[in-house]
Formats: sequence, C-alpha cells, structure tokens
Amino acid sequence: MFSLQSKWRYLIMLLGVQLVVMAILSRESYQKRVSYFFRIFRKPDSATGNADGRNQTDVYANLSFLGPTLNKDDMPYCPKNSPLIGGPIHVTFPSKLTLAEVERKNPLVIRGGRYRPPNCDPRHRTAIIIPHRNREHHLKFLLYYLHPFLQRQQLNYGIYVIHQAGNYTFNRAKLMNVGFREAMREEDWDCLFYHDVDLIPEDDRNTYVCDNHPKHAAIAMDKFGYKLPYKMYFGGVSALTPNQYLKMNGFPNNYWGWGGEDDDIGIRVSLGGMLISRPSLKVGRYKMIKHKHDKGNEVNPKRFNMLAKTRHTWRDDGMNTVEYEIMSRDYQLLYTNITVNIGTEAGLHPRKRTTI
Ligand code: UDH
Ligand code: MN
Repeated sequence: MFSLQSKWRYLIMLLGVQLVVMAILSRESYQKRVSYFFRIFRKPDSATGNADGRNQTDVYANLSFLGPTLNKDDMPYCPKNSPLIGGPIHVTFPSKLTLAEVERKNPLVIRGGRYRPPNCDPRHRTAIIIPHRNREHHLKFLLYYLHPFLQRQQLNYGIYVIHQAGNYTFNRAKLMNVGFREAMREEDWDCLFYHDVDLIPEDDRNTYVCDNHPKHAAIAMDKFGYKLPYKMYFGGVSALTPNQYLKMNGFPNNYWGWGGEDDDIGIRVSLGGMLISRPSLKVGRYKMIKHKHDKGNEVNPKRFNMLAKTRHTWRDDGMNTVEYEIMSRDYQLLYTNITVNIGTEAGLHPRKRTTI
C-alpha cells in the first residue's frame, strides 16, 4: 500500500516536471500565439505588427501632438526623454513618393533642412552629414524618414548633403571631412552624424545625440541579419562630437572607391585613445535600400595595404590635410546641398598641373 502510494507520487512528480519543461520550451511561440489572438480583437490604429512581433508605428504618427508654438522666452527645456518617441518604425519604400510630399509633411522644417522644437528649448544640436552622388532616389526616402524621426527626438538639427562633383572615383570619407568643416562653419553643432544615404533607422529610441565616446549607430542592419558583422565595424552611420572628431584627425582623405575607409575610421578611434560606443541591437536597427555597386565607386584594391598602415598615417592624413573647393552651396527646403570638388589622388586640379 505504502509503496503503491509513493509510486503514484513519483509518477505525478515526473509528469509535473515534464509539464514545466514543455511550458518553458513552448513559451516563446505560446506568447506569440496569445499576442496574435489579442491583436485580432484590438481596434485598428497606426500600429502594425510584423513577423518578429514588434509593434511598428508610422514615423509621422506622433507629430500631430506637437502643440502650439511658444514664445522663445517662456520656453522650458525639452524633457530629457522625449514624450514623442514611439519605438519601432514601419519602413517601406512607396514608389510614388515625391520630394514635394516630403516637404508637405514637414511644415516646421525651414530652409536648409533646419528644425528646432516649437515648444521647448532643445538640449542637443545635431548635424547630419550625408555623402552623396547620383542617389537622389535614396535621398528622397532618407529625408522622408529622417525628418520626423529627428523631430520625435526633439532635437535642434540640420541636414547637410555633401555632393561629390564630377565623375572621378567616389571618396566617402573625404566628403565627411568636407561636411564636418562646412557644417561647423555655419553653426556650433555639438554632435555630427555621418550617415549613408541608403540607411533608414527603424527605431526612434536610437537617439541622434553623441556619447562620451564615438558612437557607431548602425549596429544592426538588415543586410547583416540585424547583427554586427565584426567587432571593429564602424560603417553606415556613426556619430562624433567635434572634439572626438579632431582627436582622431577626422577621417582619411585617401580612400578612393569602395571599402576600407570605415575600418580605417574604426582604427582611428582607438588610435585617438577612444572606445566605440553603440546602442543596443534592439534599437540600432537599420534597413538598407537595396542597390548594386555604383559606377564610379569600384572596389578599392589597395584597401588592405592602406589599413595595415593606418597607425603610421593617421596623423598626416585627415582633417589637418583636407583640400577641396566648394562649387555651390544651396539651401533647399529639406537640406543644405554642398557640391564640392575633392579632386583625385593627384590633387585638386590634376589636369592643369604642368611638369617641369
Ligand atoms: N555613395 C553615393 N554615391 C555613389 C557611391 C556611394 O552617394 O556613387 C554614398 C552613399 O551615401 C552610400 C555610401 O556612399 O550609402 C556608401 O556606399 P555604398 O552604399 O555603395 O556602400 P555599401 O557598403 O555597398 O552599401 C555595398 C555594395 C553593394 C553591392 C550589393 C550587391 N548585392
Ligand atoms: Mn549601401
């Protein structure tokens, strides 16, 4: 009798353990099923779910709560955490979108792509530097998403497009040096974001403000499976204060063509005695607009040799040696366009040079 009872007890215990294990194993999918079930009964709103269960909102959704424009003297500081931030953003690329539509949706942006919150005094001044040539289609989408994204963060901001003149091989890093100098000439920005034209941020908790160390913001891109491809990766979108930028002598000027310059910049961060700061994988998410290699930006075969020498070259090539010629500066409604001649490896006016 006694042994039978303990046998039952033993069996029930075993069953219990099994149930617990099963519950743990199926918890994740169970949660998904439950949340799906509840979503069916929820009223439709601006939030849309996606495959990984994140609730994404329309990037323009929160901006109707901006409220009245206040007098400059009565303006309180903006709160430390913006109440307009909503988390994951729904990103698609509608083929019918026009720049006029982007302008219409951003009535508070003023000439040159400048903005400041209408009812609070912003805590941060951020410039966005975009290296560009022949990617107008991507630029339109970036502007569509970036303007409301930055407004949700209650920043004082300006967007600069640094357009490489001519057809010579593209030089992304040198354009960033031009952007730094030209943006700082206009305003005392306290943070500069160096931003590829084809990367769309997918979460507005990824705040466009600088950290104590140079920040690599594009930590999780869709093209790398939303993971960091390697530890020293510093490409796509990064942010530095003017001080941090000058401490590493800016970016290199001599990487012509595709590849290497982002790793050079990563090495400079550590040579300048700094660390890389990053947002969390959950927040530093970006979608890259799909594209092929551009004409005029062929893979740079010298990049590995150059990278091996960065520790010897960084002090003699960078912000202290950048040479360029501004061709035009024009203040569009949504951005400041700076068209610049950055020359070639042989200098700014290689054809005019005569040999003695
Ligand atoms: N860029 C231009 N114009 C160019 C080349 C580059 O504006 O002709 C700028 C632009 O801001 C771009 C950035 O430089 O986002 C970086 O260049 P990229 O987008 O070509 O670099 P990425 O690492 O290149 O994305 C990957 C090569 C794509 C091949 C994909 C084949 N599946
Ligand atoms: Mn790209």
